[in-house]
Amino acid sequence: KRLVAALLGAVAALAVSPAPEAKAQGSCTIALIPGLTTDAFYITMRKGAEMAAKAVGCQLLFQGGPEFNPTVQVPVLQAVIARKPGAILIAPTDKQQLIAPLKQAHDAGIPVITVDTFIDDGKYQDGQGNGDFPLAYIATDNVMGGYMAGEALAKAIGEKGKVYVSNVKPGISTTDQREEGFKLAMKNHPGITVLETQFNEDDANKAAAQVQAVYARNPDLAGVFGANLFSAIGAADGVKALGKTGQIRVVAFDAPSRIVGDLKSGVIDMAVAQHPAEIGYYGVMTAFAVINGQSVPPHIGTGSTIMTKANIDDPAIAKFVYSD
Ligand code: T6T
Repeated sequence: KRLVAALLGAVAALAVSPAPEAKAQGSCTIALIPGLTTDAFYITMRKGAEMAAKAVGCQLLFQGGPEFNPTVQVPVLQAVIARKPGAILIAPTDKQQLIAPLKQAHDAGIPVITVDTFIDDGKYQDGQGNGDFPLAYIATDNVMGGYMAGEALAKAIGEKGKVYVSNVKPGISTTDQREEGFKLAMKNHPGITVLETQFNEDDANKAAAQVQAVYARNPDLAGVFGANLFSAIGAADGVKALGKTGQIRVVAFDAPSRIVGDLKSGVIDMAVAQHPAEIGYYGVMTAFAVINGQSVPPHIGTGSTIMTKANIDDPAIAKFVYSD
């Protein structure tokens, strides 16, 4: 009888003492601050992050601004710091302007990890530079992606004619590196002239109007590289509005759902689809490792997938189209 009572007592004790996962949950909040909230790229990143957070029993705090702009992002960051999360994952919207605000998080004891974009030179924990303190940078190889886009455009235009880069604004690590990779590829193609880059402030309408303006000055315009989602869809819309599909070729970074139609209709020749869900997933896993006292690699390179008219119907390729 006494044994039964003791056993029952033990069972009762088990039932009331919190399970270890429950304890982790309370103390484990990981913040994810995207470049902006209404971009299919970051919406998809959030999905991967949510999946990882669920797997490890942490809470994901997704908070961002409506524009890809440091003056909008910094107050969001400050509000997140005030909530004292276990770690901050952030896509900094400027290489320099986010260094000091992120240092505040670091100084408050909150580990900082950057996803998609980096601050400073992107080489963290090497003892060099003001922006050396983030523990890790998780992203696509943007120089390589830009290079591949350049090679694809050169081929599409038959190695000759004028091209330009439609880009967001200077100072963003990702889009700066894509332009760098693109121009590196263009060195292999002496028959191609690279015109001045057009900056669109992440506004697709502006990017579309710029195609028309550049074409008006250069009727031999042969191609455009849209260096991110809004630059690319703007470039495609500009070419369509001019009625020059097939004559002005477009290569793109990013894969919003409309990329499928744009590839099939031939207005875009190829797109470098990033793997944003993978970035979000590994971002949360890295943050979880840090919160639990583990060391982490300072750089994690995630994948990308080349999409063309020829492969977009393959489910293994199409699964990388972003979520809306
Ligand atoms: O291309 C992505 C992202 O990688 C870049 O840093 C900013 O623009 C996007 O979010 C697409 O709009």
